[in-house]
Amino acid sequence: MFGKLTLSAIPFDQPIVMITCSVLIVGILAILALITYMHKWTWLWTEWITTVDHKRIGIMYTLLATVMLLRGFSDAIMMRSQQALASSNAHGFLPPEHYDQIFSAHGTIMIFFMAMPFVVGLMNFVVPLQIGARDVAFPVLNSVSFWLTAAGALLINLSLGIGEFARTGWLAYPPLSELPFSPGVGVDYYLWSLQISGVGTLLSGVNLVTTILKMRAPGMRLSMMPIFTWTALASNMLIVAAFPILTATFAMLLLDRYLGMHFFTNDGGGNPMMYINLIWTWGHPEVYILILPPFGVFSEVIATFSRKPLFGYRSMVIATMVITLLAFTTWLHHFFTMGSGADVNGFFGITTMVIAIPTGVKIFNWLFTMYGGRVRFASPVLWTIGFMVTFTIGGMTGVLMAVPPADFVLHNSLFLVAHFHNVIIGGVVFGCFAGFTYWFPKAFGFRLHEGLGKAAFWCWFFGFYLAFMPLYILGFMGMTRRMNHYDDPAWLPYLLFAEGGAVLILIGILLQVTQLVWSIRHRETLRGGAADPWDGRTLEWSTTSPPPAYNFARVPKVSGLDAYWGAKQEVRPASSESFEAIEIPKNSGLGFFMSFFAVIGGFGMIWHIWWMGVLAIIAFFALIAWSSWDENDEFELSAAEVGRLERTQPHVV
Ligand code: HEM
Ligand SMILES: [Cu+2]
Repeated sequence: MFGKLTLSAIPFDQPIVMITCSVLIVGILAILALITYMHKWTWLWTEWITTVDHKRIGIMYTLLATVMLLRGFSDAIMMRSQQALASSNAHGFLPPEHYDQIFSAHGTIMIFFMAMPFVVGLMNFVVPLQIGARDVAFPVLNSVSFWLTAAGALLINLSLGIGEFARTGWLAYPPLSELPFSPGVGVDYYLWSLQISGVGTLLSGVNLVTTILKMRAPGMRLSMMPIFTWTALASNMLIVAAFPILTATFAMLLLDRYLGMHFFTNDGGGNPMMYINLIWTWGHPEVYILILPPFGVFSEVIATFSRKPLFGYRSMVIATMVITLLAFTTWLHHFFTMGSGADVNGFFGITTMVIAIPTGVKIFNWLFTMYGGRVRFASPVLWTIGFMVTFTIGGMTGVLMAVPPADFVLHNSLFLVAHFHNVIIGGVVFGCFAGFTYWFPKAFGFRLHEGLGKAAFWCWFFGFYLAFMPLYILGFMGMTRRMNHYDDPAWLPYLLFAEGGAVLILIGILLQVTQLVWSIRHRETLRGGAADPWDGRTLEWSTTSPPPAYNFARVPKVSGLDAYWGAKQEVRPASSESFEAIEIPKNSGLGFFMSFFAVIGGFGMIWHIWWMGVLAIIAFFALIAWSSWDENDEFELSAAEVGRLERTQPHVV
């Protein structure tokens, strides 16, 4: 009846897990009680859960990402503490089988449920506003995408309290992830949650590509799109091209595990290296899916705060597109040690290094934009400069490892761990925070507290260097990654420094939480000029903060780059145009219910509760079929109503 699920699946014997779970359950119950007490259920349902408004969906993605950042960071600090405590005769507080789950969960959650939702959330919120559109191309699909991502996140977090998580690392390489070597439910949690959220990501990619290609305001040619929109286009094209590979690869591993097939097994004709090739043909483009939109954020921030048009717009676009193409030519640098021979390794080493060229072009463009500008050092600019310094270092250590003989030494060592955190924290995370601070006033109508934001930046910045520079050295000293215990006492001091860095980052995170709470409580004092607080250049700043459901009462007409900046320079007679009626998509519960069945279905399949899995999957598809008959999905806001709404600006949530 309940498949493999018994009471013993709950780890009563692990105090850390039990305490965490109890705190979480109490927290969730408290939130639910609060919502009930404040009579907010209807509000939650109509304004958020069933919304198809791209801005709200973007905000929910970002919220999901920040919650997952806390989860992923808790894992990180546990690992850092374990390694600081587990030298020579000491064994720390985490047994090996638990430690292995932690690094796997940390990597998986940080990439798929922190970085991805953050980036997708920013794109969702900003892109339609930047191109002067009223929403994305397929608003209901957008809600479905979000809810599938949330379903994956819920499922992966269930593994904390019910059963276990994979011990296979964040990419679940076979043969370790095959049934004989990982008989538990951990790998199944991994596979089902990533399958579900991966489909969501793919759909959102299709949606945003269509939006950018088809829904731009009249007059906005491709060559007039803001750089963030360009990088979003590139990133979403990569999603559309790469995510089906991930889905297919995981599907094959699922077939191996559930039906005894032999795609990736060692025997029976399978080939584990096939998995590793496939997963990295998704995986390398994935790093560009993550980093390109932050490049766009930095471009917007630099131009706005230097009060100059971006230097080299055209070369920026070309560099972005070159990176997009090259993204698919480098995957083999993740396994030079596979033994494909000097020629193949040499080829992939060179393609990898070539990517440094368009990236370098971008760095110089940013520098030249700042050069001669009157730069205001607001917190988004601090994140940007912090990025330029840090990312360049990370890029260089990447080029170093692209030399195959060097990689033979550094492969699987902490040098690699330092490298990818160097680019991912210094690039993606800093970019997300820059974008978050920059567009927060657009989303909510008030700014974030600057002082706290700057303090948080400095903690993250120095914390990063303290936490990860020692790992480069440890890599050279021969310390491999994923170690629960080590015997060489010479490593300990470096790991203590790294622990200190993680604590500094923790302080940064706490400052960010404080900043958010403080700013919400004092929002009235932070409202000044929130429609356009930074003297922006692009269209999102031309509407109110927060924008109305339809974004723009009158669709903007565009005739050049930096559309809003241009418009601000002209003195125009007060507009006497009248308003037009606007079609608005209706709320839809489809995404939420699909997500509900996805969680039940995934859970059933993970635990081999076949009736539950199969029924939920049937319900899932029946729901899609049923809702595709629904033609009545829009309502009209009459011209008079639009006029009334516009006169009662600003809109405040
Ligand atoms: C915020 C501070 C962070 C700290 C202190 C931290 C720390 C760590 C540590 C200690 C490991 C294990 C290293 C080892 O193998 O010995 C690790 C692995 C990893 N981290 Fe982080 N991390 C942080 C942020 C991030 C972020 C933001 C991401 C991605 C967006 C990320 C992605 C990963 C991945 C993919 C792995 C590899 C997991 C595996 O071995 O399968 N980390 N991190
Ligand atoms: Cu790569």
